[in-house]
Amino acid sequence: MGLIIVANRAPFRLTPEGLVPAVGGLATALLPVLERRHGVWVAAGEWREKGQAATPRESQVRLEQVFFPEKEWQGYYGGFSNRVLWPLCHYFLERVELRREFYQDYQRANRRFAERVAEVFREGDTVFVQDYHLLLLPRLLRERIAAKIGFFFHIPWPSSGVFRILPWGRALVEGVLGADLIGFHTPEYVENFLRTAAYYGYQVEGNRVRVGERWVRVEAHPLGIDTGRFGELSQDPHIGLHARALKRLAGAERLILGVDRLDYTKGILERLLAYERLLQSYPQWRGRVAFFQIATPSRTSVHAYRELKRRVDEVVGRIMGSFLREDWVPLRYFYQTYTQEELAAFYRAADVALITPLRDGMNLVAMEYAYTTEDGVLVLSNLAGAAEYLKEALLVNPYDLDGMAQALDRALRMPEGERRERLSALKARIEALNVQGWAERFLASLEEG
Ligand code: GDG
Repeated sequence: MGLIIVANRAPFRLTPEGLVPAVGGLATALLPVLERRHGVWVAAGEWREKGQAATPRESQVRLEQVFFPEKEWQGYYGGFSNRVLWPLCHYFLERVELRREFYQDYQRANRRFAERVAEVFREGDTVFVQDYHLLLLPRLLRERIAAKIGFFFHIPWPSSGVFRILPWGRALVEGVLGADLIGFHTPEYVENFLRTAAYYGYQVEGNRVRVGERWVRVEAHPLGIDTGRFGELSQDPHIGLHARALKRLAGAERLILGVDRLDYTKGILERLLAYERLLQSYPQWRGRVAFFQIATPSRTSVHAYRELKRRVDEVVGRIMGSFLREDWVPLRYFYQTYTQEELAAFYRAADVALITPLRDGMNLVAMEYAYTTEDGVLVLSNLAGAAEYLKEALLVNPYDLDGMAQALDRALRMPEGERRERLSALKARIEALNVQGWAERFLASLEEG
């Protein structure tokens, strides 16, 4: 049976040789399944040239692009997706910009996706829709085609009290309930969604929502990482050499690492302040610890992201101004994108990973670090979906600077026995969440249900 995946972004990147599969995240999770089923990926258009340039190489997958007029794209993507839904679902309510024209563009864009999927659809195909950009799509598809429809939401579904802030909340819930199966990372988001549906008057029984004659199932399907790949990276001798070079560059007994897209939900500012607090409150670490923060450029066309970059630059400068010595660089801030191999070298060099988003649907970096490091310590925000599964991490409240400084001190001093014990438990949990099984499990539930 055929499979159509619909997501805002395509799982490819453009190289001089043409489009090649991207590494990480959704591409790793979904491309193998799609290849086995000779499927189609429908995404917003990034590559205008028709023909060769937009045909993926080294892949059996067909790419269908949906193009938008510039204004509609801005309203749908930069507007409703990233200035309404993204901040709302991560509880940044003061950042939500409730503008009617954003919603109108979001409706138009979702309709455009629906038209394209309907063209591509063949009888018997399953359609699997991804994420917050496409909440209206399941219902629009149901009106057009007789397909099994799955939907996965990669970010937190907020409490119903927060969701209700959206003047279009009812229509969005109606839209997503066009699916047969709706998936989230954690039981908490499932619970929040069911309460939201109940608020809008739907009958809810167990984990099912009644829509007319249909029952829509809502399930937790936690996404993990490619453990095979990260297992290899953790053993690769070249990466080992690079890791040692990074450790030398750090020039300190202990290295702390942060890795994120530069996004206000990731808690980068608070994390820098917590590190500053560590150096103030535990002066014994001055000269003995270094902090590397990698921030990957993201959504640079959205004002809030440029503003965040300015503030991070400022705080980095201030910490350097207060603590830098001739023989010690307390902090290095890398605003750039790395290859996965380079990233793995950072993971292997770091004694502690400080992953402290203020909210996060799951957070795969936490899993990548714990799976790749040999004997490091994971300090993880209790507001990331991953905290639900990675119980052996040191869990912290990412808003509590003193608490984070204290946890850092503990992580830096943690005896080897405890480190290894926690890490082997974490690795076993991550193994069980392996991404390879994720799509199969979701699709099996969708197609059998
Ligand atoms: C969303 C949700 C949910 C980062 N910098 C580089 C790089 N990365 C890779 C990491 C990791 C991925 O990007 C980031 O994934 P996260 O899960 O941490 O966060 P989001 O991007 O916000 O993802 C999140 C996820 O969707 C999946 O459902 O977990 O909660 O917000 O894989 O390694 N990769 C490379 N170079 C970089 O510089 N190669």
